[in-house]
Amino acid sequence: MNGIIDYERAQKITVTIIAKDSTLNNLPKSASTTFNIDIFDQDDHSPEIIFKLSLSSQPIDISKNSVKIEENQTPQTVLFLFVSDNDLSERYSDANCKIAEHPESNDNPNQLPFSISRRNINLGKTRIFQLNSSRTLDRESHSSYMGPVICYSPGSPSDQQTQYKSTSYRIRVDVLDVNDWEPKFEQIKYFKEIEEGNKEGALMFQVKAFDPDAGDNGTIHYSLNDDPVIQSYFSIDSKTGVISAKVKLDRETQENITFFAIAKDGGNPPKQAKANVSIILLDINDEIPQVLDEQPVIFYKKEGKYSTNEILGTLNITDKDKDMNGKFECWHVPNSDTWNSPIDILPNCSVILKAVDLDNERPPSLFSLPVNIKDFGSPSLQSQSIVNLYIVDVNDNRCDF
Ligand SMILES: [Ca+2]
Ligand SMILES: [Ca+2]
Ligand SMILES: [Ca+2]
Ligand SMILES: [Ca+2]
Repeated sequence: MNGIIDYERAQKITVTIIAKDSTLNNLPKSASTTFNIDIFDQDDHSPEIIFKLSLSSQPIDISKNSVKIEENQTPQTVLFLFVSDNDLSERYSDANCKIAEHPESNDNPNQLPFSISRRNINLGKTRIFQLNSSRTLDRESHSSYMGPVICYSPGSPSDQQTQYKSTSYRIRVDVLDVNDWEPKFEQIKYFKEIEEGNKEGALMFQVKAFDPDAGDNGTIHYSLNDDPVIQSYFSIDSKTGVISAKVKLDRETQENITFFAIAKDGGNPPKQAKANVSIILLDINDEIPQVLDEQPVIFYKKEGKYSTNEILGTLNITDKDKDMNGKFECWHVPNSDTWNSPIDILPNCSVILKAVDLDNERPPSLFSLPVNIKDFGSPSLQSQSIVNLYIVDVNDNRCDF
């Protein structure tokens, strides 16, 4: 035999054998006979696969392109395989395709959410298969699959145990994101205690939300509820969620402040979530004790004799701070005048008579007592005031003529 016998080129070979004698003097005599050799087909061609996204679209290079399917969709066809085999006989060209193990893939083919089915239409010798998703896909749990696909011939089940020609591809299926998650704050409620008297623009704290979607669908923009008072107090960094105080916060104006932080994703339409933020301002000693009485403070007493320590009255003083920062005491400023003064002031800011004998005829008839008022904050704040006693004249001297 000389050369290669190929069933695809000739299925039958006709051979003619000629027998010739070899006499030297006479013309040779010859005889011939002809017989046919039938060629049997062998499985010597692998299936060839053309991939298309739809039956009528252009072929795609599956080694460079992934197949894309949106999450949350009902099972559907994601890819068409046009499979042909150059073996001439039906036996060796009737290809079949399946999802198979692939040495570079960690996915168990039995767990891949894909199946391959054969359509009941043939284009000549070309078989058409389709790759289908077998369930609804969730990008947030699995964003990409490697589906190793193998097409082999012969495709009849009885031949699968024997050696066959095959062609395989790794098909990458990317699951496209849908904005199906709303942002979620790591805390439903934020409770913060913050010292009043901050600097303007001071960073307060950070709220944080998560969104498992991809791209814009998972990109969060933070904002605050559009209450003008809240907007005047605070600002929030739209990217980081860091909340800053726009003004110096004052506990004495508003001790409890509540508002919403909002996290909105960039999806179309967007999804959003709210978190309740509750701020309690902690007190600092920033209020000075103040005398509320009308100034100047004057107590009037008729001249005469009195018992010591009689209370003339109590100063009306306020300190808007809290607890010890808002408690205070009074005492007189020690100097030579105050020692001789007929009045004194107690720590509880009550003004008392020190002298027992008041006489308008012995000047001065108006006595002044400088007092300090000091709170118990640390450091403490203090103010000064003056308490006066006016001795009212009584007609106690007879007229002399
Ligand atoms: Ca989202
Ligand atoms: Ca999603
Ligand atoms: Ca105070
Ligand atoms: Ca305060």
